[in-house]
This record gives sequence, C-alpha cells and structure tokens, in this order.
Amino acid sequence: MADFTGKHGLIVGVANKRSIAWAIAQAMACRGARLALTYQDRFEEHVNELSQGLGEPALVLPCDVSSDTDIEAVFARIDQEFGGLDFLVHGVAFALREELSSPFTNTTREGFRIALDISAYSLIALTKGAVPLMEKRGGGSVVTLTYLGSERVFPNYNVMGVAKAALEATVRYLAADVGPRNIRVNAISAGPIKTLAAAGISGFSNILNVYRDRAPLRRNVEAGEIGEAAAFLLSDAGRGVTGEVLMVDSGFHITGM
Ligand code: NAD
Ligand code: IMJ
Repeated sequence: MADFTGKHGLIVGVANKRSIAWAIAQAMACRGARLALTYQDRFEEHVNELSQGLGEPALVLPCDVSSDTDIEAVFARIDQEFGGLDFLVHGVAFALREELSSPFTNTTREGFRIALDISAYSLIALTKGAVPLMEKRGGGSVVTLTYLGSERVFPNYNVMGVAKAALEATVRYLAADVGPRNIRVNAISAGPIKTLAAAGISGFSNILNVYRDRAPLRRNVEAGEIGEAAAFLLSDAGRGVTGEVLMVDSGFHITGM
C-alpha cells in the first residue's frame, strides 16, 4: 500500500458518505495523507461530520466551483495551513435536472453553459490554483472522475456526455501544460454507482443491471474500487502515467454485444 504520510491533498466533491470523492478521501486518509475537503453550501454539516470520522480531521472549507473567489480562498487557506499541496481530486459534476430528461435537441444554451462550467471548466480553475502549491513540493498529481457517456450515448445522459467529453480533453491539455513541472493529470472513468448524482435518474437500476449482466466481471464496481484506483494514480506508483483515462468499470467498455 502506498504511503502518503507527510503528503497533503485537496478533495473537491464530497456531498455524503456515498460520494465517490469520499471513497477516495478514505483511501488517501488511511494511507496517511492529510486532507482538505471542500463542500457545496448545502452539504456543510454532512462533510463536517464525515471529516470527524477520519483519523486526523480534515481542513473543511466551503467552495462553489462556479466562483473564482471561492476557489482563490481555498488555495490561500491551504497554503497557510499546509504550505504546499501534493494532490488534487476533482469529483464534481452538475447539469440542470431537466437537461437529463428532455430530448437532447432541447438542450438549452444556459443548460449547456452550466453543465460545462461546473463539470469541466472547474478542473482548469482548480488545477490552476493547485499548480503553485504543487511546485513547492516538486510536483503533484490531479485526478478527476468521468463516465463512458463521453464517448457513447446513454439514455438521458445528454449534455453531461458533452461535458465529460470536454472534461477528458481538458485532462489531456492540462497534462501537456503542467507535465514539465512534474504535475500529472488523469481521469478515472467509473462504472455506474448509486450515489446522489445517480439518485432519481429514471432507469438507473436498469443501467446497473445491464452493466452487471454484460460486463466481463459480471458485477458492478464499488466506490472503494475507485478509491484504490485513485490512490494508485495519486501515488508514486503512477509516476509514468499522465493525460490518461483509466477505465474502472468491470470491463464494460470493451464489450461489443
Ligand atoms: P455526488 O453527488 O456524491 O458528487 C457530486 C458532487 O458535485 C457533490 O459533492 C456536489 O456537491 C458537487 N457539486 C455540484 N455542483 C457543485 C458546485 N457548483 N460547486 C461545488 N461542488 C459542486 O455523486 P458522485 O457519483 O460521487 O459524483 C462524483 C463524480 O463522479 C462526478 O464527476 C460524476 O460525474 C462522476 N461519476 C459518477 C458515476 C456514478 O455512477 N455515480 C459514474 C462515473 C462518474
Ligand atoms: C446520470 C444521468 C443519466 C444517465 C446516467 C447518469 N448514467 C450514469 C449517471 C448512465 C452512470 C451518473 N453520472 C455518471 C453522472 O455524471 C451524473 C451527473 C449528474 C447528475 C445529476 C442528478 C441531479 C441533478 N443534476 C445532475 N447533474 C449531473 O439535478
């Protein structure tokens, strides 16, 4: 197991105990990392509670990723408290609910803007904030979360598929930009997991069943498996990997029929 003792990380995207970002936070904390967690306003209590359950409570800070001032304040606090940063986890996605149920042709200009701002641009803004702090440590590693809906059409994924395609391209352009500073940027493409972002999506149970029946491993993935894959990419074991999308989906994506 990789040792992150003395390492500091920022994890963005914890809402509750089911969040994939929380599984990553647990994987990193149990390997010895000291964490900062950010929350979107409505999840303040939940995230504070979860933080108390970590070996060493995290630095818990508010951050709406659509706000440049919020993002600036987060990195200022991290600089004060940690004096640098070794890794960043981005586990944020959002589209207006109606965009995930209407025909794709009805995607609105505002719905498109919001989905791409929150789900893709935010990785650029956060990475920009992290870079100077990672340079102080001689390098760093960034991981974001994506979904196969970026390349294949899934019912109702709609503008989120477009946002994930933008996110994956963003991973490659960021990796090329910050690679010379020994900072790596990768994505994990997770299979479907019942989280808040999946709650109320009509037909989600059916999607879980289709994956379970067709994936080579004949089962769905668990958040803990995403946590461990992230720990690999964030660790020294992943030092040769950047600009990559690592599929952690029981092999579903290789199937033809
Ligand atoms: P989740 O609902 O627990 O996490 C989504 C997070 O995004 C929440 O913490 C929410 O607070 C945050 N968020 C949304 N808008 C924000 C804003 N304006 N500012 C700050 N934070 C904001 O669900 P999850 O499934 O853990 O999602 C995490 C990531 O994993 C997302 O990028 C999602 O697309 C991706 N993913 C999920 C699945 C799945 O099936 N659950 C599969 C593949 C990829
Ligand atoms: C979401 C919608 C439709 C199909 C879907 C999903 N499939 C999967 C998801 C097949 C796996 C979950 N996912 C990968 C996401 O990225 C979800 C993002 C999301 C979810 C919501 C629900 C609540 C809301 N806005 C959202 N924005 C983004 O109001």
